[in-house]
Formats: sequence, structure tokens, C-alpha cells
Amino acid sequence: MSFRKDFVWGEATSAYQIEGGCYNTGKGLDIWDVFCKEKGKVYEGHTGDIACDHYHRFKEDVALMKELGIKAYRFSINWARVFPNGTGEVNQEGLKFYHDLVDELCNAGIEPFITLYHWELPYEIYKKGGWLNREIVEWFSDYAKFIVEEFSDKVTKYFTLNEPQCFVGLGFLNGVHAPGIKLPIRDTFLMAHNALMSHGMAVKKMREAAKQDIQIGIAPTGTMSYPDSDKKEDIEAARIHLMSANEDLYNWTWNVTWWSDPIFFGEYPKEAVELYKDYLPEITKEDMELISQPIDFYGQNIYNGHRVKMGENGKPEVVKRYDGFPKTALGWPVTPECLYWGPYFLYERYKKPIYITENGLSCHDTISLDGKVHDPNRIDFVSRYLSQLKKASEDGVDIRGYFHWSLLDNFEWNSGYADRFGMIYVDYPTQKRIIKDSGYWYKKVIEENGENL
Ligand code: IFM
Repeated sequence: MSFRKDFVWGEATSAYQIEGGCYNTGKGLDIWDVFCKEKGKVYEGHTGDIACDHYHRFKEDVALMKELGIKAYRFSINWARVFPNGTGEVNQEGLKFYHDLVDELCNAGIEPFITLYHWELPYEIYKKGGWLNREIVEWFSDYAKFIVEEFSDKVTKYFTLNEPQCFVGLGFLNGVHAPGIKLPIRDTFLMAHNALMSHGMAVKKMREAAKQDIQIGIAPTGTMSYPDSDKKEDIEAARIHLMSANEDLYNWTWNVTWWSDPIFFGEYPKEAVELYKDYLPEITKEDMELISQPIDFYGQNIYNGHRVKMGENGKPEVVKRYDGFPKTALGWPVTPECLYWGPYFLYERYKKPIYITENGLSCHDTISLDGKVHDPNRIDFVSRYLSQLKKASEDGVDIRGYFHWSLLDNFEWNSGYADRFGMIYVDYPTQKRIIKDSGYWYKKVIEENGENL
């Protein structure tokens, strides 16, 4: 089998990155609204105030998705748009926006996949301590329950948190993302623990609230590891490398097992617990039971990986990339093998169906003289990566779907609008959308269920 017959071909976005509609819509402030207004935090002072104006143009965007032939759309709900204060009163206009979007998608035959948290922490929750305050477990799970009560008659697939590695690491450890602060390491471990408990409590309440069977996952990220050769020892080296804590303390969040072992095994990885023991909060048996609520699938955002071989000392060794190694416009390495070995190792360890919840690249896209947007690099990149994913599927990894990042060019966080990840070009001054060559190429891939890769 190459790709499953019901393989889910999708596109992904997130709320703050595309919606705009930040003011006069009843939405409460989130930490990105506040962060972007501070001088020097985001490239050229860009903000998400308007972004792709998807808030007002979602119908046009769904029509474009239909034209691309995508089967599913993964988007996030901005917590502060629905609950301006994070808890309590609901912003009916914001809620209606998401209902209208979901209805539009369903009418177009596109399955909505909802992500509950893609980094838009309501500012009012932040002021109460945000992820540092254990009460967030209730605040977040009540929000999650509410969304499921509202949408589960129409939407059956949900992700709780997107890339906790990023929102804790970039937001609170090195401070390049909102809210832009550098906390003591100890606090970030507490946040991570609270985030995992919020996930677990959300899963519990969502299942209780669902109007029909729903499926829930989480969407972590991480740099994958792939073997230098087919030799058994290199494969083992890559496996060990992926599942260990390799980063220095100030980058500790970039780690697979710290986030995923608790969910699937009900415990933090022993080796890492030993490594981080001086920084850990009190962790109880009850906490771990909560975190390890059964979930239905594993979402993984994958962009690149390290090439790893077994060193002479019997320990994994990262192979240095050669000079001039291929890279994307953002400078990220192009390593298609990670879309074979990443899912392979994750499936082997966690034994859950996998969705690739994000994958893609930024390119220096422009409108050519012929009025079109030619992006051969994106076609080449996605083609190479998808071929590896197909091989993984052929080798028995249970891969259910692929969500390309991203549908539209959008607000790339602290890089503002400087980086373009979309299969649809957005001309920000006019908000005109142009399907790039890669979009038409992806349409064919979808039509042929990847047989043409
Ligand atoms: O744009 C981001 C997204 O919000 C989270 N994952 C990585 C993407 C590209 O940087």
C-alpha cells in the first residue's frame, strides 16, 4: 500500500497568523497582540492586526481550498476571540465566525480539524500567571469543553496544543516569541507540566462533552533524527538520538520524549528526569494519570532532521552538514529523510496512527511578469518529503494524513511577513490571493493519492 485510500490531504494555518480582525470584533487581547506592539520584537514592527484578513475573507479562502482539492483543513481557534477574558463571557461574534467557517468548509466537502491552542494565550490569563498558574488546567480545559459542546456535531477531529516545545521555549525561555520573557529554567518546567496537565484535563472534558465520537490528538514538533546509512548501528544511533534529551539546558524544550512519553506512557523519560532533576516541580501520580488520558492519534510537525551515525564510542554522533547544504529561505536545512524516519521511530515507540500536522518551507516567492507565482523550490521540497512519507507508509507506518504548512502566506511570528510558507500567495497591500504553481501541483498529487510522486 502506498498511501491509504482514505489518506487525508490537507493544509494547515493558525488563527493569529491569518485571521486579522483583532479589533472591533469583540475579541480580547492575546499575548501576540501585546507583544507585536512592543518596539523591536517583530521584524519591521509587523503585527497580526490584519494579517491575511481571513476573518473577513474566509469564504474566498474556502473556495480556494476547494479549487486545490484539499480534503481537510487544520486551523486553530483563537481562545481570546471566543473568551475575551480567557474564561467567563463568550464573544458571540467570534464564536459565530468559527461556526460560519466550519459550515463553509463542510459545505465545500472539506473536513475541519480544529487545533485548540496555537499560541494565542488570552492576555487576561497571562496576567494571572498563564501557564505558570496551575489553575490554567481548569481554564484551558473549560475552554476546550466549550468548543467541543459547540462544534462536535460537525467536527470530530481535534488537536489540543500545537508545538508546546515552541510556546514554552521561544516564548518563555529565550523570549523571541510572545510574551517575550526569559524565565528561570525551573519555571519553564512547571509551565510544561501545567501545559501537559491542561492537555490531559481537556481530553477528559472533551470526551464527556462530545455529541458524537470524537478523535483527539496533540501536535508537538521537534527536529527528527535519521540514520547516516542503512547499517543497523546507524539506525539504532538515530533512534536513540531522537528519543534522548540532547539540547543544552537553555534549549531543553526541543525534545520529543519529555512531551510525548508522559502522554503515552504516563511517565517522564527517566534519563531526562535525572538530567533535569534540580529544576522539576512536584510531580504526583495523579498528575501523570491526568496527562496520560488515552488519545486517538499522534500529530507531529516535521520540518527537518539531524543525520546521525553510531560513533566509535558507541554513542550517537550528529554528522556535520557539508558546506552549501540545501536550505530554505529561512535557512532551515532540507532533509527529506526526516519524513521517513521521524514517523517510523514515532510509530515504533508510541504505536498510534500518525498525522503529519505541519510540513513545508519558506521561499522567496514573488509575482512574475506573467502574473503567476512560480515556486519550483516548494514543489521540489514537498515532492521529496512526500516521497519519503509514502515509503514510510509502504513500510507499515500507520500514516493517516499530511497537512502542508501553510495554505496561505502568513504572519511568521517574529519574522513578520518576511517569510512566505503558503501554497497560495498573499499580496498583502491588496489582499489578493494567487495560487502558486505548487498549489496546482499539490492538487494533482491529491487527485492521484500520491501515486505520481
Ligand atoms: O509558522 C509556524 C507555525 O506557526 C508553527 N510551526 C512552524 C511554522 C513555520 O515556522
